[in-house]
Amino acid sequence: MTQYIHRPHGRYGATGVLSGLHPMARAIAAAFTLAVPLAACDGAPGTDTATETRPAATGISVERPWSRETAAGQDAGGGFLTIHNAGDEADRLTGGATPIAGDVQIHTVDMEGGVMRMRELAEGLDIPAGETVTLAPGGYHIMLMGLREPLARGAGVPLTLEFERAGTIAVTLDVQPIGAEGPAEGQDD
Ligand SMILES: [Cu+2]
Repeated sequence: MTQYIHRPHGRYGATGVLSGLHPMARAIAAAFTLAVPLAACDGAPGTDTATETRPAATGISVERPWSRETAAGQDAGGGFLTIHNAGDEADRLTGGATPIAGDVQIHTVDMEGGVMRMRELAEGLDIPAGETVTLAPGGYHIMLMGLREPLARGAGVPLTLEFERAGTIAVTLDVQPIGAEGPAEGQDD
């Protein structure tokens, strides 16, 4: 004899507030620390290189692009990096593209009633003239939506960033372990 058990409505929500967030939000919330120490940028700002396709003299440069490995079945992953605008006009990060995800979005993180929630910046992210904007866990980040495969530790994820003025800039996200708070420094491991 088969017995059907009906769980009462109202009990399904008991798994916790975080269950309503998408996987990256849970990952960020789980690993969040307010003070994310990121070393000051040490690259040469504003220098144009032959290896990047972008208009000359826009002043935009991108450093320390990294990501975190994702679990099997996780459908979104984060992208973190530092953007310098050495030019004298504001620019705007408007989006991007990668072969390993269906969509690339720019997100911010808000506190809502004590809970961290991610929100898409549909208008993009302003990069003021002369300033540096850091995308890092717990704050602005790039969201790779609809991952076609998990992000594997040690892999390099090709990502093309789109800027309103500077055009496209190609970077490679260096995939770090799940709990990482920053990219590998190279000399230490
Ligand atoms: Cu996000």
